[in-house]
Amino acid sequence: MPMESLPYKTALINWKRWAWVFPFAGLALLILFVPLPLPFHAPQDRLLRIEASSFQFTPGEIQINPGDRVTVELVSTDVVHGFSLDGYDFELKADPGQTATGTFIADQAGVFRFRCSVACGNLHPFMIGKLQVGPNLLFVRGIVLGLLAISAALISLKNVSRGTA
Ligand SMILES: [Cu+2]
Repeated sequence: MPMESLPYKTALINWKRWAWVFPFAGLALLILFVPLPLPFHAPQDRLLRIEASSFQFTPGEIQINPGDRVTVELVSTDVVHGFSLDGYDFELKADPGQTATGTFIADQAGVFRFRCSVACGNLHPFMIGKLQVGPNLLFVRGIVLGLLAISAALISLKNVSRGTA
């Protein structure tokens, strides 16, 4: 056997040893980027009563479904506060002790911040809440990716114990 063929053979063995990684990498990319079908929910009328006080919204995290008709009741418990929803053209302003009401259709899925839009004090810039329209896909993708990583680690360990890695 000519000596030149040895490095080539070694490379081939290396390639085979790591071949299982490629389907895993492909799967991981798929999990990250495949557009998941949104589960269908019949649009609902939602009434969200949100208390604004220096310097927070209560509740600060809200989940609704795409297509919902959302009525926000913004209640200010102390000074004048605003409610401005990123990604949507929706804004409210509530006077002290008063309630401001407005309605919008949740026609964009995703995660949107809502912020106070009235300078209400020194921590005003941190008066931020989170509105999630639709399911938490990042969370689902994260879990599946975690399971994939665990099985890849197990395969890798198995290869090590067999002395092939
Ligand atoms: Cu404010």
